[in-house]
Amino acid sequence: MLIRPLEGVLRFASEPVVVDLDNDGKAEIIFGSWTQKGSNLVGKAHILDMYGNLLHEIELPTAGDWNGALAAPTVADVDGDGDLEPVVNTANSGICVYHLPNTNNARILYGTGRGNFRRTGSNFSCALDSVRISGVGFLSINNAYSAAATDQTIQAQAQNFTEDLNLTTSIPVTFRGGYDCQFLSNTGYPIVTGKVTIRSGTVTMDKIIIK
Ligand SMILES: [Ca+2]
Ligand SMILES: [Ca+2]
Repeated sequence: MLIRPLEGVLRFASEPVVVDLDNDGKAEIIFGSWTQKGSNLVGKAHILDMYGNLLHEIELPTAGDWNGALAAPTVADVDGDGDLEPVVNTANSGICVYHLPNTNNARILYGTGRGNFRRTGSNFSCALDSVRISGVGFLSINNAYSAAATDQTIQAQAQNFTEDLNLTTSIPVTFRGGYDCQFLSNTGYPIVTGKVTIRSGTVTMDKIIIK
């Protein structure tokens, strides 16, 4: 709960996400808030430094007499420009996406509610999903392959994947495996347990073990 005596109402905080936005080794904390019913105030999106000092906050859109963000935000590069956006689910004005300038070198430490898109609350050091394309996470290699555009690179962490790979579209893509949790280097190997079907397209494979 956020207590701000001057506001005169109760303000509640969502779960946080944790990102080192400027990659200076000190994590920033991002969360949403909502105010008590009947307050006629809107919630906000907040960014604090690691000591709890306010760095930035913005009011959510006004929608009726009340609005708020009850769920944890998700931080990702949703428009592919290299900078991150916090994606905030609001009570009365849908999904709000905010731009965070100069965050192309940010380190996402805990990028969404319960730490990962599977909501397992585990894998603290691997906050991102284990497969991604241009910073966008996917739940499986197949999901990423289905979403890949021509000549895009699918990156996979050095983890175990149990799935049949159906690489059957006509577009050329590159697969690069073995990444660490932050996708900074690929010195390991993903292990895929399943069948691989390749048809018509070209898939350039770099580092993958098929069982
Ligand atoms: Ca920082
Ligand atoms: Ca972006």
